[in-house]
Amino acid sequence: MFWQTSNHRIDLNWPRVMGIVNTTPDSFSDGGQFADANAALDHCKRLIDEGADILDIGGESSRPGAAPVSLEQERRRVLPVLEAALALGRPVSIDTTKPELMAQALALGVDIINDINALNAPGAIDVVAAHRSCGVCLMHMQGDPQTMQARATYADVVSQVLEVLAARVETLRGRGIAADRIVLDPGIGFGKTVEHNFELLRRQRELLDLGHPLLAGWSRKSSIGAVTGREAGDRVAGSVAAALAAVLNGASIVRVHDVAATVDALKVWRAAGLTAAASRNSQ
Ligand code: HH2
Repeated sequence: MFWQTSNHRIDLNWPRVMGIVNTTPDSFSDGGQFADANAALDHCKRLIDEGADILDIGGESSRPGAAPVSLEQERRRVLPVLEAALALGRPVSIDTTKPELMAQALALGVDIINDINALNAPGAIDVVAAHRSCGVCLMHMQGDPQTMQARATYADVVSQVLEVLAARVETLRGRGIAADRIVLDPGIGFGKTVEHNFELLRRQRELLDLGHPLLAGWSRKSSIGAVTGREAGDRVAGSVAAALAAVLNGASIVRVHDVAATVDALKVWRAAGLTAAASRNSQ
């Protein structure tokens, strides 16, 4: 299985690590650390040295209750970092919900649009459909970051996430976006309780029925804190365990802050003879 992107065809027969670069002052675990473009670029280089396969660059925090950021501000934060990161030669994704920024990022040569809003903003699908081959990650979210944790209710979280993602895939496919450009994400922590998140992890394999690779983002999230009792900066071990569990249950890409630790864990995984493809086929 491959993920077709603007400049790369990413081989997903081995689990891939997407390293997080937040150019925000207010992200929940690393806010303010990489808000300066030079610091963000140094961080990109470090993540590549540590073994990141993809760099995911974002300029708006989506933590519950985060303040929205204007287009102009988000542009100022991410465009210089995207441009410099692209020169490093690895696939680069932009984490945004804004179609205007998606279009500008693609014009710079960005590989992947990672949208927590699954291209639901007016015009977002048009931007992706107009591009010949960029990749896209469609994430499930109930509500929006301002309100999503207030009323997280599902009759069956897994089948509801599956239904919503299936409908989005159908819409994108109807717009001529090739299947191998699309990756799906259950959206850990986005309008979900701790129990919902772990149910999605336990039953993640059911989402493979959609026929698309899965991306999982557990890194340092509050569900890891709920289980370990640790603050965001001390959740590395818990996050690595969740990333491995996600890969065991069929995820092809893990989105993480702690690239070195995750890459080490996956190397041990590989030494044990396990692969994402093999785990996808096993029950
Ligand atoms: N999680 C966050 C942001 N973007 N994208 C995808 N595809 N999947 C995720 O789970 C996901 C995401 C939130 O985490 P982070 O970027 O660390 O924090 P913040 O939103 O506060 O910047």
